[in-house]
Amino acid sequence: MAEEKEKSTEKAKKLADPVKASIDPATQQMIARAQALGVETVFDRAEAMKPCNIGIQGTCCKNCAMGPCRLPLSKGVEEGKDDRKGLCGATPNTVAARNFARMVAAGAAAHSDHGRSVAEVFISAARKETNDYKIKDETKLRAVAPALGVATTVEVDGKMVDRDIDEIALEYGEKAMEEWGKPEGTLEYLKRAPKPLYEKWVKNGVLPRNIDREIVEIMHRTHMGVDQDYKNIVKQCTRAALADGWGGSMLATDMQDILFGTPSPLQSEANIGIMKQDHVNVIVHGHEPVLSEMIVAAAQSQEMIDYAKSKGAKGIQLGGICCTANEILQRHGVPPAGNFLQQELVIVTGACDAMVVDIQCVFQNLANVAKCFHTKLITTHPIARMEQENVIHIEFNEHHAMEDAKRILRIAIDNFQNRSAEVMIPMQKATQIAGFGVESILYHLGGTFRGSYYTLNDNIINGRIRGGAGVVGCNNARSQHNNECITLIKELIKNDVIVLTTGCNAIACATHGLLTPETAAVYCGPGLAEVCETVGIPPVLHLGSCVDNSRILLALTEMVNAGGLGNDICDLPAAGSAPEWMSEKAISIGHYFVSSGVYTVFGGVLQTTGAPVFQNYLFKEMEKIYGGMWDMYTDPIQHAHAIIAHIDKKRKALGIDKARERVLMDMADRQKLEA
Ligand code: BF8
Repeated sequence: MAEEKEKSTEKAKKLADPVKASIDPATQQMIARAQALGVETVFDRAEAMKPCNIGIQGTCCKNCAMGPCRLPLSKGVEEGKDDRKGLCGATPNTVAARNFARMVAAGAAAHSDHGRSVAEVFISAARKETNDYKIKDETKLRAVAPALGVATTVEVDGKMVDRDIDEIALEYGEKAMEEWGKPEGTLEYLKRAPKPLYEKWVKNGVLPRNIDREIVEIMHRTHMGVDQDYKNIVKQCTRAALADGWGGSMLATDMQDILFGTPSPLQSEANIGIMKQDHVNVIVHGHEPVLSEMIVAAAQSQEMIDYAKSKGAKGIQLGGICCTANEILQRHGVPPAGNFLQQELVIVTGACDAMVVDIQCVFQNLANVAKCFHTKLITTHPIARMEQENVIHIEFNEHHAMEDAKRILRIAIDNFQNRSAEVMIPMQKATQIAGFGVESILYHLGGTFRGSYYTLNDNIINGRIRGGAGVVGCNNARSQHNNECITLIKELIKNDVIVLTTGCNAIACATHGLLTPETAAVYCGPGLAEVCETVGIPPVLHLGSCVDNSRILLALTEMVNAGGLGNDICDLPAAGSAPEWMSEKAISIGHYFVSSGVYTVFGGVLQTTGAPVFQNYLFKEMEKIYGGMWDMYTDPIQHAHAIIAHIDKKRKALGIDKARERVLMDMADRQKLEA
């Protein structure tokens, strides 16, 4: 008995091996430090607790109180006899499809509810109810307003002249807000998609009616005893996911650009090493730039800098985690201190004077880690609070945004002198170029002369660039931190595939030095290296946060419109990928990419394997409907080669496969000459 107890304590104490846990030396160092101090992190918890073998297959149903009903794969199923069913008779297909649909609903809700908050602030700014937010990018507002049916010109004395910008802003904001709950019609932004794709959506009856309704309908259909046809459930997944990608997320991106400025390329740094021992370190974490924009402005104010100096600090160092990091990076150059799995570790430095969180991807364990140091953990959003007593809640309000931001900063500054543990900030930080977007790619790769993506297309047609991949998403403690992302992307760029990235994957790329133009000569194949060197861009372009995946949809649309690569997104030599995905948002993103015609590969495990027929529908049958389909590879090299094979298949269908052979021959000839 005593022996057993001892064994179980030993088991509970099993710690992660820092080197196996991450490929980043700064992360390894902080995991080791946490362990030395007895501070538990996600890496140790992942050692102590393994995933449920039934849940991971997607076939555990807990939608009513007769269950949970567990329908794992068994030997009989493998032999072709599948008689698994829940108490109500629900088949594995129904159970897995319902679980999948609820992930889409949660993901679409998270992105879209974020978009709604931005719309509220946008309307306040347009009505001039707040002094803290203004319409910053009038050009972008004028460019996107027509997509919501808002006129940008008006007739005066028989002549068309520019309409007043405040009028446009208010009408745009109000029309945007209607997209969440309008009683009739379908989402306006869907018409921004290539026409053949839009027609496919019409033909299949999947145009989202409004954003909220499609999410609610998933919850209804997946209630006990409602939709029991996996194909019909997937159809509703498509509506809700499109309402995210071409609705809530796209509106959020546009309104954020209009309010805070459309990103353009800038230089910054990344990783925990951006924190400074002699500065007040404030880490902002979450997803909404509405608050973090104010914190950036407040931190740059002389008043706050002087206050920090009065407390013995040399200044204020801001840093970000997760997508808030990406938002303030791309518009202000504020460096990310880390991605999803590094959130606890910035506190472990002992130098984090305050961590300010808003919504999504925030570990509840931050409060426990903060308790071991002097760090003030501040929640700011009414829908995202924490039960632990050491957490301070300061509810942020757009009507007194700057005041709130200064109050938060004062708490951080006052805390500078309370550092209790020895400060240990890893040295590692990398330089990065970030801040790309649909508009800046146009500028860099299209040129103002042509005003289109034709130069990019041209380089794909002539074979220098093999194709493009959107590699996005999270980290997942079930795989080595950053390894899948970086291994996959290095393999893609080595094979001349240009990469667009967002989210925590983008922070991984920055951390490992893939976001500089110089990277091209080191890691790229000859064709992509030549293009990157000529135009001075990195081979991996950072497009922002996860709602900014909508930028990838629009970049693909621009490529279709520029010509020469088919008529629809599914014709392009392009693919999507989320190598270390973990969140429900990633499932919604994956599904809107697939439903927009993109071959989309996820790393790790998709929770569909317990229902092979349903999985086959996602992985094969969906291609016949929308031109895109899901796929899954655990090994990042196989994952990369699945994408490359898809790109080559599309090149062949377009009749441009020979061009690449010529490019390769040119290289060989050149090498022979050099020899
Ligand atoms: O929305 S990539 S871990 S932070 S979910 Fe979360 Fe995943 Fe990071 Fe941004 Ni996106």
